[in-house]
Amino acid sequence: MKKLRYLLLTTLLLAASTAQAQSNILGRNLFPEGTFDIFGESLQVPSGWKFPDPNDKPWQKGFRVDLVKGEGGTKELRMVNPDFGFTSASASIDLPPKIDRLRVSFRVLPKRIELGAPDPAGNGAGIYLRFYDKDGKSIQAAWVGAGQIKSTDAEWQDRESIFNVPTSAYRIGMEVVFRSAKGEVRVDDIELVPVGVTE
Ligand SMILES: [Ca+2]
Repeated sequence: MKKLRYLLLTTLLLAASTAQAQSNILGRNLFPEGTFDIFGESLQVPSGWKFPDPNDKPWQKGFRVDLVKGEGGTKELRMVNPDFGFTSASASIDLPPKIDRLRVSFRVLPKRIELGAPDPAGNGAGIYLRFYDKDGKSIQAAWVGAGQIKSTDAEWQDRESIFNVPTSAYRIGMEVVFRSAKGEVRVDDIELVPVGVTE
């Protein structure tokens, strides 16, 4: 009887701590690297991010992805397309278990943007998300577009979207892209925040 009570108590405690762990995850940003600020003053590519090698084609032609210090005093991701084309930077993180829904948000600043031909994959700036299973296989992809941003909208804009997380998702990849457009965009404060957990 004593043993049973002990078992029951242990089970209850375990359930409570699991629920606690899940609720702790809710609302917490899983991707602090998305501010580009956690590595001090350096403008080097922060760990966790992959930027294209500026010595590779077509990056030699003036296409550029780097970090700059913005007017707000914090670092921002800068993407420059001197002609209609494509620039991107990527990062990925492991997902804590039991996340059911995820909010992805970021800020974007368009500068002198001209949009090219409509692209079914999304025009202008945005973020591709890809969920991967334990074996690294892509199981779902989604696009958070920043909309038809144009040169006249020279102010920071907020974008956010909420996604269901596939149950087999183990890792999430993010690719910030600027495509079918000419000009420059700045991106900052990318956040991944769990807004739902499975029971
Ligand atoms: Ca920043």
